[in-house]
Amino acid sequence: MKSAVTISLVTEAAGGPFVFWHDLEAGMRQAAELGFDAVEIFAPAPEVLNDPVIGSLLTKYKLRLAAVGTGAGWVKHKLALTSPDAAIRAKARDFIRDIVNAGGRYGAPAIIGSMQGRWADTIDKPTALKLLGESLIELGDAASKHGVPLIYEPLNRYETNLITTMADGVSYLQSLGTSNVKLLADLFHMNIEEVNVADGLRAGGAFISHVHFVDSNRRAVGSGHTDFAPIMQALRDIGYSGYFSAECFAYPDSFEAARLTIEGFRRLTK
Ligand code: LER
Ligand code: MN
Repeated sequence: MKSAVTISLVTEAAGGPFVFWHDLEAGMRQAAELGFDAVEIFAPAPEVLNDPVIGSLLTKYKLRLAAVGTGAGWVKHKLALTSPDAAIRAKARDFIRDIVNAGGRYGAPAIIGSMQGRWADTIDKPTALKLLGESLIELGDAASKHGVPLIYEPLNRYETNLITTMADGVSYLQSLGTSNVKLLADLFHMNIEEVNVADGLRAGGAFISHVHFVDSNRRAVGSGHTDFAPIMQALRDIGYSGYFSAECFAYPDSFEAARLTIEGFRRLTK
């Protein structure tokens, strides 16, 4: 089991659920000091990830790149893979493909969360799921060229109305017939949507390839009311060996959120 911590470089996302903010090197330095294995970067544009400074800093601080987020396409440009507008969908795919390729060179998969969008009056649910599926297949194929999966993240009902549980995520990915798209289990979303988080993880099973490691209130692990023992047991039972990536608020501040997370990670994985 491997630890990771999020770094957001997206100004518009300020106040969102990320641990380190705005300063890539400061985030990596603190991640390394605390003993994290990796960082997960939420970048404003693919170009930022293509900057060779990313590789230099990963080497300098002996960190891996766990994953790269794509949500800036939504936050900054209102792009979504299920937009009723074909031109916007095409731009969304281009934005994500560039991030898939940028992360891929470091062996890091890209995450599709808010870029999935939602169904609405202008686009019905079956159509939205069909459009999303076509993009997931195409982007999963792009990711396979780097030997990494594409990671699809079910979100809670306030952020999407497409897929909100692990079981539905598995059925959906199976219906697409692609083998390179996996699921992200975000314990915050699961706390809202699953009947039981541990059972949800078991339902996700081998499809789960990334975990957003966070407590019930989206603060660092140990700061809310999540019972982590059955969750860790479920992850062991399904043979999960990926990252536990801290996607939580910088509460009470970034360093403390990171410190609480790595302590929780060590306590729960020993
Ligand atoms: C992204 O990983 C996520 O969990 C979303 O809720 C971000 O808003
Ligand atoms: Mn998440």
